[in-house]
Amino acid sequence: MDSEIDRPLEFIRMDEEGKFHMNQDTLRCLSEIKQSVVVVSIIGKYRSGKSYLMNTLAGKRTGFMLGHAVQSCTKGIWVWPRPHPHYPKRMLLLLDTEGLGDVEKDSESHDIHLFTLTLLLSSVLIYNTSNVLCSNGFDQLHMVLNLADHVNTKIHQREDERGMDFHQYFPTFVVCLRDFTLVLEIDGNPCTADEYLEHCLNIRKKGKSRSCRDFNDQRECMCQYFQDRKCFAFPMPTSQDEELGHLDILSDEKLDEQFLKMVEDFRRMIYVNGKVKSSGNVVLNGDCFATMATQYVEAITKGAIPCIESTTQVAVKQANMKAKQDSVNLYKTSMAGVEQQLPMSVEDLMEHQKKSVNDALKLFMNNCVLDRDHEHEKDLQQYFVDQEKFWVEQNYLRSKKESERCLQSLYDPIQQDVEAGQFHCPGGYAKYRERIDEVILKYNNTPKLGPWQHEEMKHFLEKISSESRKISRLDTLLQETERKKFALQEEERLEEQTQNAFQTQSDQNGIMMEAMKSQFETSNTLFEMKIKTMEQQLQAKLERENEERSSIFTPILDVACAAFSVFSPVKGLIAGTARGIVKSLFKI
Ligand SMILES: Nc1nc2c(ncn2[C@@H]2O[C@H](COP(=O)(O)OP(=O)(O)OP(=O)(O)O)[C@@H](O)[C@H]2O)c(=O)[nH]1
Ligand SMILES: [Mg+2]
Repeated sequence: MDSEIDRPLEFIRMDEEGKFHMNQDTLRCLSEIKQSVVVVSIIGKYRSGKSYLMNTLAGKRTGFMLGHAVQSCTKGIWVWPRPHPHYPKRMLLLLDTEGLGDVEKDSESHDIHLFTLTLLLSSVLIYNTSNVLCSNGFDQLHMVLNLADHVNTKIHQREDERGMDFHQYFPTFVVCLRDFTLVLEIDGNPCTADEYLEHCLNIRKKGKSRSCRDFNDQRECMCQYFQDRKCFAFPMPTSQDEELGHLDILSDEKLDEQFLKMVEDFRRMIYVNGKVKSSGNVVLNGDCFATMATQYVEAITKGAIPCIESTTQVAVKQANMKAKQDSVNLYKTSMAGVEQQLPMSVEDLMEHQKKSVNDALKLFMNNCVLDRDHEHEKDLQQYFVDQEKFWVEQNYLRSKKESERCLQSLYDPIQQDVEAGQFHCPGGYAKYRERIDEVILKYNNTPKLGPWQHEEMKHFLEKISSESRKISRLDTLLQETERKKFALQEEERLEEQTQNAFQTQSDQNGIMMEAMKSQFETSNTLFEMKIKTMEQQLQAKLERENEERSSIFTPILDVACAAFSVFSPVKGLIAGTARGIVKSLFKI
């Protein structure tokens, strides 16, 4: 509990029939107290200054209501949780109770139930009584005689063991003598209040009467049940009678110095020596205390005998169940934060898991009560192991989902292009591969995809493998066709080029031939002309020479021709030829 509670809370109400009713709001408030509790309660005769004394323990002048009239003021049991002035890890629970011996009630059963309940709830029980203790000072506690019939310590209680071990469970017993005006001495010797108490408890009446036996038995029971005992003798708070009825508004200056000193001693003893409430070997926190109170009240209301052992077991079980639940809740809250960050790497997840488990276990260790054999801790550990599996699985599922989503969104445009036949072209496979490689790169560089990231890539590559093969095959085919087509075209082109070249060559040859022909013809013409000219010139020359020669040789020639014709072996040789021969012989 974080905030200080500034007033007492009604804890247990008693109705007209003497039944107890617990205030649920107060129970909830007490359940939130995780510290161990020191429960200090007060019982005693009504109108005896109980509430006033409890306020002094709270360090307040007001708080528990004080009655200024003769009627009893405090009804039922009230509780005031206060921070412990000496031990910050403890909480002080101050319990103020309705006065015993109220004549307006069926006091017998009312008192025994109120006393039993207060006793079972306390770690320090203050018995408030007026001055003289030795004679009738313990009258309000006559019910201790019957206590063994009203409380069981064990679940399987043997009759002859009843009450024998009460001292192991019962609180420190503090007797507060109010308005103590006597001198503390025994047989004329000064004594302390504690010695005075012991002296009074050891008084035994001789006689065999019922009242004598009861007197003796009560003191014996008290000595046996309450082995840790203290006594404080408070003087009158003020000598002014009229101020006694309004002590709550009286400043310290107006109070008796001895009274104030006694109050101070009393407070110190309660703070320093007041034990934490335990039951068996279970130290109670506010939560356990509330559970045990509820159990005791239920038992008393049902008319059953409250049992310390079973009540403790229930309280321990409930406390540990709650501690476990709180631990689980803390773990869940912690992992809920992790859930939003999924998927994540397995290492990161394990880191979160480890921290959440450690925090949760730490909380459990703080809140658990006597977890024998670590039974509840083992349960909790098993829960965390199961949860670890659950989170690992969740992480994989989320990782798978995210990886699929990421990869699909990267691949979608490619798929559309595949469907649109964008890669059904020569070189399409290279383009396709380039795009797929981009997807792979982007995907591998995408952070926070979790442990499934690479696995999903394998699946993806398997998924597109047939598509990839198809595109590749088609590409090869198209390329082959293209290559052949190209080769064919190339061949055709070459052929054409060759033909063109031939044509050009032949054209050129023709032109050349023509040119040569024309050149030849020109030359021939020129030559012929020249020849002609030359011939003409020669002819002319020859003619001139012939004329000259004829003039000289004609006679000779004629003779020679005649001779040649005569002597020629071949008859018939024409005279002209003979003449030619002759001319050539003579070069004419
Ligand atoms: N004479 C005397 N009166 C006291 C003392 N302490 C308180 N009173 C007065 O006694 C009256 C009753 O005080 P409470 O503290 O209400 O007494 P109580 O025992 O709680 O009373 P119930 O709740 O009715 O049983 C008040 O008027 C107080 O001022 C004391 O030590 N001596
Ligand atoms: Mg009171």
